[in-house]
Amino acid sequence: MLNSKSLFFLAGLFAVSATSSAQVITSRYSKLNYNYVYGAGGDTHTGGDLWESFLVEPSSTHGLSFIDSTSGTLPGDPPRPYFAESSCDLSFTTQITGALPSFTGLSSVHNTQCTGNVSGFGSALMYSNNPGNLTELQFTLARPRRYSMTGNAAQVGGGFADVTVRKWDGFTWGIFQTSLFLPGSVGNFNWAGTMPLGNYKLASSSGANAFDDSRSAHADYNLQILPSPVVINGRVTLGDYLPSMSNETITVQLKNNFGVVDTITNVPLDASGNFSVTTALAGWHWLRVRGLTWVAHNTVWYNLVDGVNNTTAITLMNGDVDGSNEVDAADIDLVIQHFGENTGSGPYFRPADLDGSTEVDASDIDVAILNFGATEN
Ligand SMILES: [Ca+2]
Ligand SMILES: [Ca+2]
Repeated sequence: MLNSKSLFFLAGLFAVSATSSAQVITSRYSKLNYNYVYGAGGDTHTGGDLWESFLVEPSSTHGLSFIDSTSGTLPGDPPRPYFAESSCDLSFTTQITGALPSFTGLSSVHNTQCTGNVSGFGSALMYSNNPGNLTELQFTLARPRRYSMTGNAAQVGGGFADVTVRKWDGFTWGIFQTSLFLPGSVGNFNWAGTMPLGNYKLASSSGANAFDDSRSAHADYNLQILPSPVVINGRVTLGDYLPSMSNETITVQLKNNFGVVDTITNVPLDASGNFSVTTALAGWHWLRVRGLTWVAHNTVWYNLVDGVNNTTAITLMNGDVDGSNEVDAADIDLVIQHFGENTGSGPYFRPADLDGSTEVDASDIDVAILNFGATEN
């Protein structure tokens, strides 16, 4: 549930994230809530409080507490004395490490204590579970990331604690990791691995409902985004290109039988066409490599390992002005359409200058004809 303020914030955040970020917090929801009933007979008191925040901020700490009591004697023979006191103490701290559009860590601590203290004919209830103490952070990973996540879920007397990471699978928020699978749903957890790219929802909460007794719950976690340890070195030759290849960048994608699992854009080349990228993904993949006007090339399979992986040099075919991954008549049409444009003055449509000579001229038509019919392999 997003209010207009958070949507406004999101719009700004996405504008920043489009170019720079691998992992972005997209929303935050925090809630503290309790309700109480205490007393006896006609001297019964009810009430509660609710605090919410949608603000995405580096650090957030908040608490709610309540205590009140009543006592007296109910009429009767013999008279029936009573005392009833409801109290609660709710608090949380949530922290985002690193810049909001490219965070490197998330942590949260939640504590909930609820007590109903009674004697005689009094009763005291304190509800703070539905959940009563929650932070939910949603984030997007533009690329897969290695992570470690430690934490603890605990309760005393009958509380509820939960730390759950969910991933959007296109239909539902499937469970990625959860403390609910611990024995008795409590204890320490220590998770690590690779988070695929996608949208995540990380919820942490503690809650308790006390009925003439005392109950508490605690939940905390510390999520760290780790450096990507898989280094892929490669070399491309940009076919039919005159300037230094260090003027160009390429896009490198990792693919497997499930499709594209990682995309690295703006990969720089040196003058010899050497490049190096890092990824969180090990195991069997192939590379799909594309340049501005160079048809995508799919390599052989590589079994990527943590550390340095050297791949075989490849040559990319030039001539794909419109990025369709095929060199055809439409590309020649575009060269003709921009014929004569150059870097000196006026418009200059760089993709039509296939050979990078700084001018769209006959040699660019030659490049498209030479490679006519080239398609993504
Ligand atoms: Ca094309
Ligand atoms: Ca040219």
